[in-house]
Amino acid sequence: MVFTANAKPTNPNESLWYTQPAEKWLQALPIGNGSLGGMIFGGVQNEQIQFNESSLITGTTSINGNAMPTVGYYQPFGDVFIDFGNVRAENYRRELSLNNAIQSVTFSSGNVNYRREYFSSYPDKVLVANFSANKKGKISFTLKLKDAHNGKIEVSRNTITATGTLPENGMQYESQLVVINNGGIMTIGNSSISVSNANDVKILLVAGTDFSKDFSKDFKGEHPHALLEKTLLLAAAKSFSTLKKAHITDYQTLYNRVKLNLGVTPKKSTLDRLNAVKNGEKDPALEALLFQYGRYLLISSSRAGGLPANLQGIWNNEYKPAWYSQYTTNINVEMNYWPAEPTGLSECTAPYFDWVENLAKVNKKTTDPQLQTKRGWIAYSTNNIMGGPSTWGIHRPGSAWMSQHFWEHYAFTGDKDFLKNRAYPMLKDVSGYWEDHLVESKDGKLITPDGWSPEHGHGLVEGDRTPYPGVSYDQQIVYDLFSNVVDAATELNSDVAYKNKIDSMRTRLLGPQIGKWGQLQEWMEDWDNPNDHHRHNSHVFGLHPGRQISPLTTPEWANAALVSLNARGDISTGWSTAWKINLFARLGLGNRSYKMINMLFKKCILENMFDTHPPFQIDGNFGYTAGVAEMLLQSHLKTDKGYLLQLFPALPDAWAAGEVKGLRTRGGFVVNLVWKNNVLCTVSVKSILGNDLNLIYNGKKIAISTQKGKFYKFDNQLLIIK
Ligand code: FUC
Repeated sequence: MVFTANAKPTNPNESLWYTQPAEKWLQALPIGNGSLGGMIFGGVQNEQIQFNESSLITGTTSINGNAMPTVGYYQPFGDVFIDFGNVRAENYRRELSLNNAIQSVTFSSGNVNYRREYFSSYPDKVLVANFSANKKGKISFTLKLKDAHNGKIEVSRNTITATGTLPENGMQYESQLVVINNGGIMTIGNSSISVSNANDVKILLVAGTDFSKDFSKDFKGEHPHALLEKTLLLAAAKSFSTLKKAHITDYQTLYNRVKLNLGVTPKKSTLDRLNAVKNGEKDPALEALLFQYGRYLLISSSRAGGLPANLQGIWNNEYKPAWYSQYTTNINVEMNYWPAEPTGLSECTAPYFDWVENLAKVNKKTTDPQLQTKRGWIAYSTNNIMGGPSTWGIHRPGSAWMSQHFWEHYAFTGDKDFLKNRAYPMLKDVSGYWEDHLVESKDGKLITPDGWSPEHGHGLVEGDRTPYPGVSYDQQIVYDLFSNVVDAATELNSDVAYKNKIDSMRTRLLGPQIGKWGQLQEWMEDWDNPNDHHRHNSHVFGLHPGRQISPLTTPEWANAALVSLNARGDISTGWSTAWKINLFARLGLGNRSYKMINMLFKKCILENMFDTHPPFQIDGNFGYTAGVAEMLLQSHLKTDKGYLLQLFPALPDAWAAGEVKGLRTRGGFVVNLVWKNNVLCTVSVKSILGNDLNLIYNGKKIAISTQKGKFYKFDNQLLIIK
């Protein structure tokens, strides 16, 4: 296969593109509609589409006193294998356009130009492949649908169906594929469909299970057959271009909200660029691409009606993926949603909220003695789509951490209905648990009695969960929870007595302590070991994603947090490196954040730009995207007149010039920034909610009142430009 300069990507600035097909799964490129995901290999002679549907797991639920529930594993669903025969290709290119969420494979053979396109459509709920050429009668292949669990394969007319039941939990599943040829001849085999000499061919794939999000039905719904058949029929009646148009419109509604330009895109394939960066070359445009890739991956793995992005989003080809590829609550599932609000993907949080609410219901109803609480609810470290439970530890502050995003969703969107009906009830419920669970120390401080610091003990034993009182991680998460309860009640202008109670409990919580080597203590006792390089930075939760610690409001604690982070060291795993981008950004250390970005690219970014822990975990992708946003703009601090928008709190020297459009802040602002020579040129702000606008840049501060829907533009002295 030869790549020549003719094969230019359609949108080089926002594409991942390669001059070779994928040989391995981690070279294939992902598509997804929130639930139905595909990994496209892009082979010329043999194409493979490995696919997943987000509800296919081997686990069970713990409601109804099920004595032997299991988390189970997220499962591969199947593969579509397409044999195109002996085609020779020139000018080969495979490309994933982040701009329209379409993957394409293009090449020429003889004097014919071929084009294959792939996408997974949210509006039409189908995965679409379309094969075409610039001459008539040139599309020929044999296609097989392989079920990953030896389901029954049936071919009838132009449709292949695979049906089965998982032995572990009795989950029923089905996938259906239809081949629609324009011109040429179709032949049906026992387990295959062949097409010869067609002008173009459209292939549609659907997959589903009998899982239901309905808690009251114990998560068991109808057999998926009828719904899949209907979905396929509706989509089959539409032309490829109609399906494509609906897909692009839907996707771009979300994706186009944010643009980031950090520099010129080199005329090299993504793989060449990744290798160059691993060798120390600078490519800020690739950093912008990885930022947008995180947004693409969230849109593709988390949409309303579905399930939240799991540890691998929705993409998995293993029967026993690492950590079950489900939901880990001591950072991973929360990290998945860090980029959602600031980068304009608020709607993508919908399945997360549904899932957390279901988890709360399950854990309240279960007879599992470890999960019993008087008020509120708690969770295990690992949970599946039907709640839990896990073989690993109980994780008390997990419910409080998970509830943080309920507050954040309101803080960014100002959605009062959500606040009243979902966020506040969730926060207050979890708060009840901590009201009951906190104990008073001899000197009158409120402390959490029995926590551990993810995921090691002070003796540096990996996974040690010996309980101790007053663990900083717990203290800071409870502080965050109480703050969110107080802020939510204030916004709702109700529940004053409860608000005051929680507010006063918050002031009595044991706060962060500075230890003997100047560190922020991880434990109530000054036990920290300066040689502790653990990947979890649990004791600086209050710096990020919490808002208890900041150089602007609590400089001593912020300094101590830096001492702790320095001791932890910069070398870490995928998500941990991504977390540190955010942490250093909150400390205002742009060049340190940038160092973490470099380390992430060197160690953790795979050929298809998935982030590896190792192994592949998508949290690192999402944490990275959130971190870049955090470097450019922060809004977690409050003044007496509303949120403080910090412009360039952590701009690294390496991003000398650039432009970002559409970042969202708490308080409901949409912000565009233009900068040159590391200095702000202009900032324009759209006020969505009409709140007061507080800006701080380079030590200068302004506060103005705004009107709903109006734009405000400022120069680098924060003087208004009319
Ligand atoms: C936490 C981390 C591990 C891994 C797992 C999914 O337990 O400590 O490193 O990321 O989640």
